[in-house]
Amino acid sequence: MPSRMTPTDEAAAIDVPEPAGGWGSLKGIASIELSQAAGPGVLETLAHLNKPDGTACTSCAWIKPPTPAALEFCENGAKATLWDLTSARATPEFFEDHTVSDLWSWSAHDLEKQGRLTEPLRYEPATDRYVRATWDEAFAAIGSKLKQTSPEAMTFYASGKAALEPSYLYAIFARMLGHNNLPDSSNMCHETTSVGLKKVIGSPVGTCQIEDFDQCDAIFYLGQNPGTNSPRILHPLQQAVKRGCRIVTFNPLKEAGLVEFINPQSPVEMLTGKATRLSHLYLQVRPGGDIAALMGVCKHVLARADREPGLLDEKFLAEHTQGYSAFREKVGATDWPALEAASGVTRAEMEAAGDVYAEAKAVIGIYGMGLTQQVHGSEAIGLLVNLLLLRGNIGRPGAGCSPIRGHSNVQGQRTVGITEKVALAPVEKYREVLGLETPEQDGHNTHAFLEALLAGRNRVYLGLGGNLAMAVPDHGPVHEAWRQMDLTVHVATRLNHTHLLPGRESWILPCLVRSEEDVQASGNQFVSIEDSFSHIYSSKGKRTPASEHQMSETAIICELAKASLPFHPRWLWDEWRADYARIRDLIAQTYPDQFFDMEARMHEPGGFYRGNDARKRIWHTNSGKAEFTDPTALNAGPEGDALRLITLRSNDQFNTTIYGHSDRLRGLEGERTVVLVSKAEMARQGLSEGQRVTLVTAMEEERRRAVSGLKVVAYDLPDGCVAGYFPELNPLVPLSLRDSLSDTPASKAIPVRFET
Ligand SMILES: Nc1nc2c(c(=O)[nH]1)N[C@H]1C(S)=C(S)[C@@H](COP(=O)(O)OP(=O)(O)OC[C@H]3O[C@@H](n4cnc5c(=O)[nH]c(N)nc54)[C@H](O)[C@@H]3O)O[C@H]1N2
Ligand SMILES: Nc1nc2c(c(=O)[nH]1)N[C@H]1C(S)=C(S)[C@@H](COP(=O)(O)OP(=O)(O)OC[C@H]3O[C@@H](n4cnc5c(=O)[nH]c(N)nc54)[C@H](O)[C@@H]3O)O[C@H]1N2
Ligand SMILES: [Mo]
Repeated sequence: MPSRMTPTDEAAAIDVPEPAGGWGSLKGIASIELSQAAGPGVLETLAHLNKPDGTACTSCAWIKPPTPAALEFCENGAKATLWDLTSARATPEFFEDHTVSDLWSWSAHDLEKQGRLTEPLRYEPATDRYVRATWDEAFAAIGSKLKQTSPEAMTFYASGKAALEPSYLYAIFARMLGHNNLPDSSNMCHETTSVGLKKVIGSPVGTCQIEDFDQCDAIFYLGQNPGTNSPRILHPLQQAVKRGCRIVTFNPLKEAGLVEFINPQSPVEMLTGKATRLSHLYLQVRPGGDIAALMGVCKHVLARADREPGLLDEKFLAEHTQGYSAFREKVGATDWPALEAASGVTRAEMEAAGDVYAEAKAVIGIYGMGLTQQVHGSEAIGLLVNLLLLRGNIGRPGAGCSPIRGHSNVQGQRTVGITEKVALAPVEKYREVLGLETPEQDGHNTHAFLEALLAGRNRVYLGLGGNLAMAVPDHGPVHEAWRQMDLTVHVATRLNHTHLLPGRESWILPCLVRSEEDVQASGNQFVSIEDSFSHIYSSKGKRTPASEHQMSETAIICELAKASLPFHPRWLWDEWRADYARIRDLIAQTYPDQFFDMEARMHEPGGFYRGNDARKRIWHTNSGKAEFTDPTALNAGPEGDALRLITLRSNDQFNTTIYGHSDRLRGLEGERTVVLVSKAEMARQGLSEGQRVTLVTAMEEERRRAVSGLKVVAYDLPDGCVAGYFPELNPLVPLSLRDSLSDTPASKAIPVRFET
C-alpha cells in the first residue's frame, strides 16, 4: 500500500533558508579563516583531517572512513580546526591587563577569540588576576592540595575531546587518589543512551555500522540536526535517498539539513545548485512529542499487521524480546486523539510514517539531543527501539539503532573507564594489571557533582577540557558555589567563563590540540579515539605547537599524578608519558576482548571495530532479551501546559565556543540573545517582532529563573513551543529537570512563560 503523502508533496511544502552544504558552507569556512587569521599551512592540515595516518577531526564523532573523500571534513570540522590553529595568543601579558572580574563581563566569543593559552597561569586573589607560573610550581601546588583533600571532596570532569590515552590515565588517576568522581560531558548529552539504550538492548552504544546505510530502505530520524552538528552524515543520507531509501524525520523545527542537501564535494551539484530532498516525511512534533508520535506509528503498524500476516517478525519477537504483549495492549488502549494531543502531529502523519516503516525491509533509527535531553528521554529512546523491534530491525544488515554522538571521543572516554559507576569500571583488571584497588563507592556524575557543589561538599575541581560551569543548568547558584571551592584546575586550550570562576586557588594549564605535534622522550606520539560506530583509530598531530610552554593532556595528567600519588612500582607515569604505546598496552591488558593488539590495529584504514553483542542479537539486559518499553507518560517533557522551550545550537558555535553570530541554516543572523516564537504564538502572547522580552521558568519553585533582553524573532514552530540558544538560556534550566533514569539535564521542553 503506498504512503498517503508522496515525497515531493510533503517535502516541497517545506521552505528553508538554504540547503545544507553547498556554497554557504564554503563561505562559512572562508569567513572564519579570515577572522581568525589562522597561520600558514592550515589548508594542508585540513587536507589531512580524517585520513588514515592523519588527524582525527575534533568536531564530531562521525567516522573516519577507510576510503576518505578528497577533503574528508565539513564546515564545522574546518571551523574547529582553524579555531584551534589561530595565530592569536592569550599570553600572561594579556592577563596582566585584565582582572578576572572584568573578563567575566566579556562575551564567550571575545574570551575565546584571544586565542590559545600559552603558559601555565595561577590565580592571584590579591590582584584578581591570572599570573604567569612555571609548570613545576603548578604541579607542586596542585599535588600538595590534592594530597591534603579527602577524595570524596574532589571531582575530575572530562569533556569528550580528550583521546583514549589521556582519558584512560585520568580515570585511573582518580581511582588511585581514592574516588570515582568522574563526570563527563556525556552526562549532559548521551547519558540517556548509555543508560536508556543499555536498559532495553543491553548496549550503551549504537548497533549500526556505516555499511548499514548502504542497505537500509527507511531511516527514522529523530531530534538530531545533521546540517548544523554533524554535516558529514549528510553524504550517506544523500546516497541512501538517491537509492530510494525514505527518511522520516521527527523534529519540531524544519531543520535545513534534514530537508535538502547540496554536496559541496560535487562540482555538478555546486554549479547547478541542485539539492537532494532528504526527508520523505517531516513530522513537526511538539517538544517531547516523540513518545506519542512513535506510539502512533506503532499503532498503525500493529493495525496493518492484523490484516497482513507476516508483517511483524513474529519469530524475532518470540525468541528475542520481552514485554511485547504489554506494549501491544498499551497501544491498543491509547486512542488517536490522546496520541495527537501529546505528539502535536496528526493521525494521518503518524499513519503515513507507519506505512513507510511497514514497507521497508530494513530500517535504521537515528536520534540525538531532541530525544536524550528530556525528562522522559530514556523512554523516548525505548519507544524508538519498540518500533524497530516490531519487524526485527536490530541485528541484521541495513537495520539498527544509531545514536549520533557529540564530542569526537565522548564514547571512547566511557569505553576506557571514565565513569562514576563502579560496576562499569574494570575493577578486576585494574587489580591484576596495576595493583589498583578501585574505591567501592560510586562517584559523582555531573548532576551529583552539582548537588555536592551546591551543598559545599565538593572542594576541588579538575577539568580535562570543557566549560562545565556554562554547560550545566541553573547558572546563578552554581556559579556562586563554584567560587567557594578550595581549588579549581583547568586543562584547557582557550579561555572560557568557567576559568573565570576561580576557587581560593586556581590554575589554568595550557595544552596542545589534536592537530599539533606531540613530542615526548621516545619521539612523536599518536593518540587514538573512538567514533559513534565504535571504531578505534589513530590520530597524529603534525602542526608545530602554538607555544613551547604547552604540554599534552597526557603529559599533564602524568605530572599531576606524580605530584599527588605515593610511589607504586607498577604506576609508571614517566614511562607512560614518554611513550603512549605503553598506555595503549595498558588499555589492551585492561580490556583484552576489545582492545587486543590495539597498537597495530588502530592504524588500519577505518580503524578497528570494538564489536557490539546487540548487533549479534545477544542482549545484555536484565531479562537477557531486547525489552519493550511500556511508557509512563505520553510526552517526554515535563507535565503541564506551559510553553516549552528548546535550547539549540547554531552552525556558528561548538557548544559553548561561539565562533560568530550567524545561524545560516536557519536564516538567522547577527544576534544570539533571541527567542524564536511562531507568528500564532506571538499573536496569542501579544508580542511583536523585534520586541525585547524576559523569559522565566514556569515551575513552582523558591527561586525565580529569568533571562531578560531577548529579542522576539518570528520562526516556524509548532504550537506551544519557543526556542533559543544554548548556553545563553541555561539559567532557565532547573537542576531538577532531568531524565529520570540517567540524570541528563532536560535542555529541551523546558516550561517557560513570557514576562513583558
Ligand atoms: N556546529 C556544531 N556541531 C556540534 C555541536 C555544536 O555545538 N555545534 N555540538 C556537538 C555535541 S557535544 C553534540 S551532543 C551534538 C548535538 O547535536 P544534536 O543532537 O543535533 O543536538 P541539538 O543541536 O541540541 O539539536 C537537537 C535537535 O533536536 C530537535 N528537538 C528539540 N526538541 C525535540 C523534541 O522534543 N523531539 C524531537 N524529535 N526533536 C527535538 C531540535 O529542533 C534540533 O534539531 O552536536 C555536536 N556537533
Ligand atoms: N541548555 C543546554 N545545555 C547544554 C546542551 C544543550 O543542548 N542545551 N548540550 C549539552 C551537551 S550535549 C554537552 S556535550 C555539553 C558540553 O559541555 P563541555 O564539553 O564542557 O563544553 P565545551 O563548550 O565543548 O567546552 C569548550 C572548552 O573546551 C576547551 N577545549 C577545547 N578543545 C580542547 C582540547 O582539545 N583539550 C582541552 N583540554 N580543552 C579543550 C576550551 O577551553 C573550550 O573553551 O553541554 C551541555 N549543555
Ligand atoms: Mo554533547
